[in-house]
Amino acid sequence: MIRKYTFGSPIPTGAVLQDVPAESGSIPFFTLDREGKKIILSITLQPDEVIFGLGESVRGMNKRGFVYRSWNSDVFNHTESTESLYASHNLLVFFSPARLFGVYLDDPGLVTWDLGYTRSDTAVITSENGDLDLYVLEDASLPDLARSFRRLTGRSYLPPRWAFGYIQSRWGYASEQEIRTVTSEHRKRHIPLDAVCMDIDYMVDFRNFTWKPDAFPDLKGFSEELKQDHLRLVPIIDAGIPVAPGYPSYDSGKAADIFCKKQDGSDFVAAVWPGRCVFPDFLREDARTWFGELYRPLLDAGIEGFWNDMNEPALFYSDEGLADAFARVEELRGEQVEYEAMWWMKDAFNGIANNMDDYRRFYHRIGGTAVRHDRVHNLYGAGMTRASALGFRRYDPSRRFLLFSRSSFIGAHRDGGVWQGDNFSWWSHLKMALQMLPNMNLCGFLYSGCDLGGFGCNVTEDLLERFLQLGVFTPLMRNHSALHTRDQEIYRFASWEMMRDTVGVRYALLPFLYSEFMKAALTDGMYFRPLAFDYPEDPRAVHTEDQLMLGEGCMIAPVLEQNASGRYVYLPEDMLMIRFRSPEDYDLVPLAKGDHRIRLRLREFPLFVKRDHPVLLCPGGESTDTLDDRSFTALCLTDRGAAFEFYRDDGTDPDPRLEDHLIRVAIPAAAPQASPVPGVAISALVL
Ligand code: MIG
Repeated sequence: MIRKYTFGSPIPTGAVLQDVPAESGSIPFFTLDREGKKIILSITLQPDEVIFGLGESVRGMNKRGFVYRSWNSDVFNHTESTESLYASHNLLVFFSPARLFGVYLDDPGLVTWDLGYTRSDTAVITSENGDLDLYVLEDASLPDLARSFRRLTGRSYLPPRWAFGYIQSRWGYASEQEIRTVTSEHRKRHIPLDAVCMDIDYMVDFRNFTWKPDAFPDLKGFSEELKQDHLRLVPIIDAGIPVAPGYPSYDSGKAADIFCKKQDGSDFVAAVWPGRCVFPDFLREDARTWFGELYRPLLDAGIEGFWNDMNEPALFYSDEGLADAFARVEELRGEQVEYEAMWWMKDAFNGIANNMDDYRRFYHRIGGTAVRHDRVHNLYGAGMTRASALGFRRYDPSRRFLLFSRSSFIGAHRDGGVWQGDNFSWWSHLKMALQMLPNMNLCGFLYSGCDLGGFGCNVTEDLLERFLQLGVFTPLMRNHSALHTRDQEIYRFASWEMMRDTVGVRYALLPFLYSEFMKAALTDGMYFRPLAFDYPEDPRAVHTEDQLMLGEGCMIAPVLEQNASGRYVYLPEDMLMIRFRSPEDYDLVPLAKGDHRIRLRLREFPLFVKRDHPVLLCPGGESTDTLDDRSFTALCLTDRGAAFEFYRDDGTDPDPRLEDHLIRVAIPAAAPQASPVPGVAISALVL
């Protein structure tokens, strides 16, 4: 059951597709308070209540015990104290033996989620705007609730199948030659690879939709050359457009008058990579249409995938902000500066980027009226995603394009994937990535992943390997690192063969993982889930924070600590462990429900599978284009045989029907003589 309550005059966000009539009367579960315009919802928590949700945010899968803020932020250097990341996913699900319900705030402004922080037994949700639609969802189970929410907000984005391949990226690749070195080092060593990202250095002066003529003299030819080798280029696009008369994207946007405005009607200007920029008003349909068209030259050059960055929007500084900071500092010139004044002066400049004053300086035009940016801040990235997705659809409605964005809002899950932003080469960020994934899935963002190896700081060999072992299972599997950090491509390391084998396992599993992903996406389900979704009555499972359910029958439990020789894993039921070392080299170990200490040397990582659920391994390969997705080895813990539905399509159809692509597979029972492991059926399948 879904109930809707409207407060004030909400600004349409496009997040919700289903038309739910608004109710009046009291809101179930919550106490409502108002403080000026603010809407404050409070609830007393049950002792064992678990709170899932908030998609991309720091800390545990269970969000209880901290305060979070929905305020899309460019937060290089985030830690577990960071209250806002790049996205606002305003859904919470409360789960305890006493009750199960969800609450969604369709509100594009600042929302604070005090989830047992101020008082450990109370959750308080505060909408700063006070104009919002509030939805309360009730269902019989966690998966049902997730499904209802997806029905409310629409089907998840479908990436092309090649987007499940391994992607190499690094801030700094600046020419054809450099990219050729990356691809040839992979191909030469048989490290599987499907795509290379182009970061901002491919552009002329960081101007969107341009590329350096010397470094990329024939982008179309280059992209064709790579495609011959089953490789694709994925360029970055930033949100800001430089103020540069004569630069076509600026001129056409200026002519159409679609940039965000200050109160006096002039364009709002703030500096980002290209220098002083204006910002398309992505909340306007004409602006989205205009922006979507700008991708055309890159699409014409054969590009089939993009990543959209800096769309919180990130602002380095504005002239106004700069003037304020100078004024603060000027005040102290000639004074005897004591330490307090010195900190104050430092803060004047430290706080200049992504400053709230700047977010209050500009306006969007929504339905003919000017709306100040801070009221709708969290919609900006989603608008950019929508603009791009619509542009691609107009360009070629017959196929899927890869798109992942840094900033997002619920609703954008229909148009693209997301990556988790600027993580660090930290073990704690490996765990954080794992913990974010199921909540992002709950909010609809199925196609996602983190920067494998970590973006900031210097990675170590073992950390990269452990990141890759998580990445084997994340839909987006991209190694990405920042300028001036240690080289992070697999081939830079002495143990590259170990990492090659790990990526090899991804490719052996790829048709199976793709099948699990597509079944989840097309049934409004989740690819990654907290264990509570499958084992709601098992308190151990409900509170497990470092293992995830994957697809219909699998569970992952990666090693998350340095120098570990293994880890403890909790099995909520009997499962088969496949301990991988390479696509061909793995152990099959049936394990009973309960706790296990699993040996996992650096080159080893496990996949667990429920009884009567198979895992399908294909012969592997070096690119998704050349993968044989017909011949499989099925591995299944089963005494009586099992039935399974395998999904396969052409990987490009933008609107596939589930029923048209399901292949029903019968897994025979384990023949005692034929299998080296009692109870495990190993069967060759041709599908
Ligand atoms: O201010 O384009 O999160 O992935 O490499 C930094 C350069 C801008 C931030 C992105 C990161 C990307 C980087 N960008």
